[in-house]
Amino acid sequence: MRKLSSVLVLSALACAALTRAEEKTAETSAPAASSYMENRAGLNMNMIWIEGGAFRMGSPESEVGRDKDEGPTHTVTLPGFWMGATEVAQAQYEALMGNNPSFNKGENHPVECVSWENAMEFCRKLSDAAGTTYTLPSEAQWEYACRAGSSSRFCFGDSDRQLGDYAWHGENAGKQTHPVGKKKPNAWGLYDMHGNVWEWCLDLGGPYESDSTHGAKGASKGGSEAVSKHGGGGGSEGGSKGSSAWTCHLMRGGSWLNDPRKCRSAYRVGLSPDTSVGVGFRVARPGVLR
Ligand SMILES: [Ca+2]
Ligand SMILES: [Ca+2]
Repeated sequence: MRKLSSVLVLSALACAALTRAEEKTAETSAPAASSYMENRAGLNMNMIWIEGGAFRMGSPESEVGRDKDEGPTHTVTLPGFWMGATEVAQAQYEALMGNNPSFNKGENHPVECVSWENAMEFCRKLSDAAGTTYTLPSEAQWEYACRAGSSSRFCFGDSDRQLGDYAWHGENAGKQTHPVGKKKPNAWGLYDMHGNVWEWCLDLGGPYESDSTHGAKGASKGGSEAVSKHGGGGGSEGGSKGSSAWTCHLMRGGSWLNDPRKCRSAYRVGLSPDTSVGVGFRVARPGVLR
């Protein structure tokens, strides 16, 4: 009997070992995930893998409603990175920062009235809690992710009328923000890139330079300086700005208060980093597929 039970124990152990080995094989041979939940800080933040690639940044002169600072269009090549599927919600912000500065209150509404410094502090705290680097997306990363392969005014096409399917903006939001992730996502699974709240970008703004001048002048200066100065590491590729970088950071995507024109993929506004009214953010994470 003792012999039988020790055989049983041994075979159970062997079985457990086999299961672990199988699990290990399954882990290493499974395709890499294209999204994950960041819950190490208890935030349940959905992160989407954005495959690297090249795109035309800015808008062509023919684009309806276009501003001069959106050109010239130029090619930017980016390595892959992670991006928050939604804007940071108020409950997520409050869990980490201990306060909620938003004018429009609601735990699943995007946090707003956040300065660039506040957004960076959130990223620092999240990085500490999660043991990996989170930061703001660079302007190039933001536009690349917003476009999701499109070259039209919006991620889905050119029509102001269709914008309401994807965005809370000045004509459909009823003068307030709305819970994140309720409209249609873009082709890469990102929500509210157009509208709801403006979103801070990591780097300083600056005039765009064309492809030809860009290489010759080493024009990544503006972008990479901002990145190294703030330790973000998120966006030095895509340094498409001239050496005369602005002293302000950019916000992108338009908000619940803006007309469709300001919600376009290429629209850009520079603001001093302590500005906060109507501005929120989403996080990005440099790195490789998990
Ligand atoms: Ca937005
Ligand atoms: Ca502009």
